[in-house]
Amino acid sequence: MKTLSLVLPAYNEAARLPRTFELLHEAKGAQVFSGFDLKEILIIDDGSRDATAAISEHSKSLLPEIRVVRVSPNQGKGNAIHVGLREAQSEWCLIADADSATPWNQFIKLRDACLTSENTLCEIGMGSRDLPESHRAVRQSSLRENLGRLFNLAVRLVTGLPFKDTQCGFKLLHRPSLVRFLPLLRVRRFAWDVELLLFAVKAQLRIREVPVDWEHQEGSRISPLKDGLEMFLRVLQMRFRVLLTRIPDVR
Ligand SMILES: Nc1nc2c(ncn2[C@@H]2O[C@H](COP(=O)(O)OP(=O)(O)O)[C@@H](O)[C@H]2O)c(=O)[nH]1
Ligand SMILES: [Mg+2]
Repeated sequence: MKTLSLVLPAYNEAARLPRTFELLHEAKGAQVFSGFDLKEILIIDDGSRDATAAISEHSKSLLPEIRVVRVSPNQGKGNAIHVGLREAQSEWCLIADADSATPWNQFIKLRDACLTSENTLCEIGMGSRDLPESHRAVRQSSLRENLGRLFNLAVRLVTGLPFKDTQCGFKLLHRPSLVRFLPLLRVRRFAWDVELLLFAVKAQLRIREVPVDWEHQEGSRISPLKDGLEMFLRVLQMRFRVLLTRIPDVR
């Protein structure tokens, strides 16, 4: 059976994690991860100042797969994902947000996009909130939503990546296919997805953008204007860096 690690970056998420753990427990009961051996739920606590780690440890009674990895001081969501991908023990990693904005049953869509029972169809399945069949059950403010679309338009123009939504926090990744370029990833904050996708394209991995359901959750850690501008500058920088970087052949 294929193995699966969940990677949940969590920064000051003590208030939002308990609901997420309940929903994950339900999803396991509903066989959402069937066909996979769910080996671990990695909580990457990146210098939180609240009870994120304690609540996660405590929730092992509900979800014995939980393992808390602490990073200090805070270095950003991208760094937390890189740590999670290095720590993970499984062949497949599902990256998801600590607020369950994408319902767990959407995993089935990523699974079906990435693999049949025998074959790997693609190495990266990326959830998308901006395809015709995507469904936003609870919407963000229109400012957030439009800045998100503007960012994605800028990504398409600057990088040539064809995707409608690079920033959805729900992605299924085939870990062995990433190890060649994992040490080359540098973007520690919010544009980490774009960098990973640029390297994945350069490494000729197969990527599918998959429409998912999404429910905006209050308490976002992202400031659309300030972080959006930083993200855009990062995209410009990384475009050239990735072009100039050679990915080593040896695995
Ligand atoms: N480990 C870690 N996680 C972070 C950091 N910033 C954001 N996250 C996590 O990234 C996920 C998405 O953040 P959220 O604030 O919900 O963003 P939004 O819904 O996309 O606006 C959540 O699980 C956050 O806890 C960080 O600096 N470190
Ligand atoms: Mg969120």
